[in-house]
Amino acid sequence: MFRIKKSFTIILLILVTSLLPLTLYGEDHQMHKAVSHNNPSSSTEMKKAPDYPLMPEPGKKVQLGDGNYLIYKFDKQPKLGTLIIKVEIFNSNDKKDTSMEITGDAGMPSMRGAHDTGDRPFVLSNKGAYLLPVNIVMPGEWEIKLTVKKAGKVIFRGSHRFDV
Ligand SMILES: [Cu+2]
Repeated sequence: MFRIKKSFTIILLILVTSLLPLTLYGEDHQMHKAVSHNNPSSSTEMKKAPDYPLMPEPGKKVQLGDGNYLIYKFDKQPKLGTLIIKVEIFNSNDKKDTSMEITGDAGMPSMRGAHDTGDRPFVLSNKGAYLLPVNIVMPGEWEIKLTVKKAGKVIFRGSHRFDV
C-alpha cells in the first residue's frame, strides 16, 4: 500500500516537473505568437481600407437593411465645378429618417490621393435631405464613397462612380 502511494507520488512528481516547462514554454510561445501575430495584422487591418460596394444608380433605392433605404442624387449632371450630392434616407414605412449621420469621400480612382476629400459630413437641410458639396476639379472618372452611421455605428458603405 505504501509502495503504491510512493510510486504514485513519484509519477505525479515526474508528470508535474515534465509538464511545467511545457506549459511555461507553451504560454511563452503563445504570447510570442500573439505579439508577433498581432502587430502586423492589426496594423494591416487598420491600414486596410473598408469595402465600398457599388450602389445602384442615382435615383434608385439603395437598401440599408431593416427595411431602411437611401436614395442619392446630384443637383445636376456632373460637370466641372461644385456638385451637390443629395441623400435621403427612408425607413420601411417610406418616412424620412433624419437621425443618421452620413459622410462622403470624393476623389478620382485613377489619381488616388490627388483630389481625395477624405470623409466629410453631409449636412441636413431643413427639408430633411443630407447634402454634401463636392468640388469637381478635373474631367475624368470620379468616385463618391458614402458611409452611413446610426447611433455612431456604421450600418452601410457604398460607392458610385461617374464620368465628368
Ligand atoms: Cu485628377
